[in-house]
Amino acid sequence: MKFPKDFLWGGATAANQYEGGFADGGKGVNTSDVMTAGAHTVPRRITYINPKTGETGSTGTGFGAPMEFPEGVIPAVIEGEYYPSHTATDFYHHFKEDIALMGEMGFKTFRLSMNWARIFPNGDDAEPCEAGLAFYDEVFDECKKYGIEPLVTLSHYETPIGLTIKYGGWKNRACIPLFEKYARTAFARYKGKVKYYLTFNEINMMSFCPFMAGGMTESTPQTRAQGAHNQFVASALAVKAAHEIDPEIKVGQMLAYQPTYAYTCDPADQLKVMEAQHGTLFYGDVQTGGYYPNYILKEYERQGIVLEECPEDYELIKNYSADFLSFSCYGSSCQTTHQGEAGEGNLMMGIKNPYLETNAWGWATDPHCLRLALNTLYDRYRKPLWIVENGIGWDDKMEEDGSVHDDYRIKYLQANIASMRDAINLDGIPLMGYTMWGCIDLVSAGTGEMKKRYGFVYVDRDDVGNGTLKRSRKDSFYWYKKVIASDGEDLT
Ligand code: BGP
Repeated sequence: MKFPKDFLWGGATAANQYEGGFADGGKGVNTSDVMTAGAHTVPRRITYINPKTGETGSTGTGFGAPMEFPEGVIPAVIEGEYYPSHTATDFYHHFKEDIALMGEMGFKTFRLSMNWARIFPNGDDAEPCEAGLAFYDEVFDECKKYGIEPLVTLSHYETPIGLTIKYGGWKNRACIPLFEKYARTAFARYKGKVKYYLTFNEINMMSFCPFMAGGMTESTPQTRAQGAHNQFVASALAVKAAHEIDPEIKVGQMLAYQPTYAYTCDPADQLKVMEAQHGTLFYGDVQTGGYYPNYILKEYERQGIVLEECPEDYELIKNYSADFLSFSCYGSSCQTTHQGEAGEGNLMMGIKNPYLETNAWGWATDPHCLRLALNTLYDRYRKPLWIVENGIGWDDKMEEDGSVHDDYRIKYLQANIASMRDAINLDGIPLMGYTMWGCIDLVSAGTGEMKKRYGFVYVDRDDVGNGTLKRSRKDSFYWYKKVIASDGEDLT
């Protein structure tokens, strides 16, 4: 029971949570840069200013707390607020050290996102910013030294804020050609250096947090549907561009996926599961399947949603569907119509599943989630798959001697890696790779905290921005190195 020799083992990060370098190299402001830190029970906020009156304020992110932007305000960085993305864990100034650590673990791949506003600071600039392009050149060259294949997300909660202010974000079709231009710039510049790209991180987050996912300050069924549609068309144009520029490039979809269970065997609970799955799989059906499924067209009809579309949109979606499907999966979700009988739960994961343990943030860990997810997605799309996020957030404690004993993380990963190993060996799933989320500690997207750590490497930084940013290997670092060296056979 091994993994294939060419299996892409590695780790994943995102610029908005890891890169920092907020004001370096001519970078513009992106949506994450105006989001404050929250906590498990305290939602993050988006700060804004009224340019006429100078009045400032803040609102929810739409994820946990609703977004309410008063008339005339624009999202902005405000004096006196703390924004975790601005320094994050400072990959910008530590990339050589970090990539060396990845090399030491034996990584075959490293998922990172390009900060769109580093390349096009306002989103719609005539020319790309050379300093931004040069930064990623250096990063990819460093990866090459260690034989690490980059996997690049073009947009991971990093829409340039200029696109929000000028166009209202992704609800506006104006974003489509701007994204295409950005994608083309990356494909041409990094030809021969980067083979794998993803377009939009967790594209289905458009349904929950359209500011993070689409730079939108409105959240109605109509704007969310339009935002998703525009991203589907933009993704198709990116696939088309990549294949024209270099047929070697593969462009994948990135979906947030979790198996969903019914809490009871009441058929009404099964229907609820089906509806929850449709809410996610719709995004896969369009971007990877190449078509709008009937259930969503009917849903749009019922809700009175009418898409602003061009006749060629559907041809593009059909002819340039994603080359592969990547997804994040941290656990499973449990749904019921018997709300009163079931315990509390978590926004994303539904109600509490009594068979599963949860971490301090209420995320249920599920030893079988990956095998179930891989089978469902392969049966439906018949395209290669890639797990690009999986892992467990924990408030790790460093011992006096600098060690971090994260046995809970090793236990979680043992079960999850065994589950995907089964999917490969028992079910014949073509799985391209696995990138553990947050391989080097970084800021949490959901809460903005540092203490929700995922890494094999500890970074000295706290929730309010103190710390030396020093990197230290956790116990899981040595464990993962052994796993990779044994092609996933030795999980002990
Ligand atoms: C996914 C995001 C990541 C990452 C991860 C963990 O939704 O793509 O950006 O952050 O979840 O979530 P969190 O950071 O909220 O713990």
